[in-house]
Amino acid sequence: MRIDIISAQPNLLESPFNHSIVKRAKDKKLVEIHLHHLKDYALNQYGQIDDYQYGGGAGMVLMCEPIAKCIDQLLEERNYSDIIYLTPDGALFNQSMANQLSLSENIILLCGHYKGIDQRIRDLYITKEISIGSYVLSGGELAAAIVTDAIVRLIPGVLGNEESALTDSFQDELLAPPVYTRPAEFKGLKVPDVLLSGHFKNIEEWRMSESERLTKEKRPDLLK
Ligand code: 6GU
Repeated sequence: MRIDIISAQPNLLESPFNHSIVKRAKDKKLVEIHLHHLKDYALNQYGQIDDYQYGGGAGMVLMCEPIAKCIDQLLEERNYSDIIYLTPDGALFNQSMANQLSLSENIILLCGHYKGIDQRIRDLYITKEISIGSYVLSGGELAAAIVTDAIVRLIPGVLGNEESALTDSFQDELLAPPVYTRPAEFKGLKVPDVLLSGHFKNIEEWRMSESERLTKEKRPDLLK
């Protein structure tokens, strides 16, 4: 899979992809992540990529030309199954969207900044709009990092068996059960007996009932 990320602040995106599971996925050549700096596609020698909005009002808007130039160049090189704009007014990102996107060959993530991007880029190029929650971030970069992480860990071969995504929270619309490691007792709190019993069927049943209990308690909205 190849992910191209277009941004006015690509330095915000360097660290998240150079550690842990995403780094390992890149090292194993299971994903390529390419960052594109909008300034490299600027209109003029001053590096202009944004301008005042028509009609007046506070905040700059990312201009059409630099974004279009960058996307057109990528489209000349390969096909993309989606060109995704990260924006607070997009569809709320969830695990099922991550599952779907992890099956893509190539995707483009476009990060908004300031007041956003010229509407015509959305009309002409964007195939999906994603938000990561009901709050406003300064730009789409942190959202792009989150979406990328959620997708990359689902690519077959990225996680080992022992960390399989199949047991994650949300993978079956339920929250994950509690987990414990050594010691068996900490500050008077004991690990539930069933986990020490070695009885796999009972352990599975306990985990399922804990998942259901926690989901009912914390996220009843997941139990349609
Ligand atoms: Cl994708 N972008 C911005 N700027 N703010 C957000 C968001 C995205 N998702 C939630 N808030």
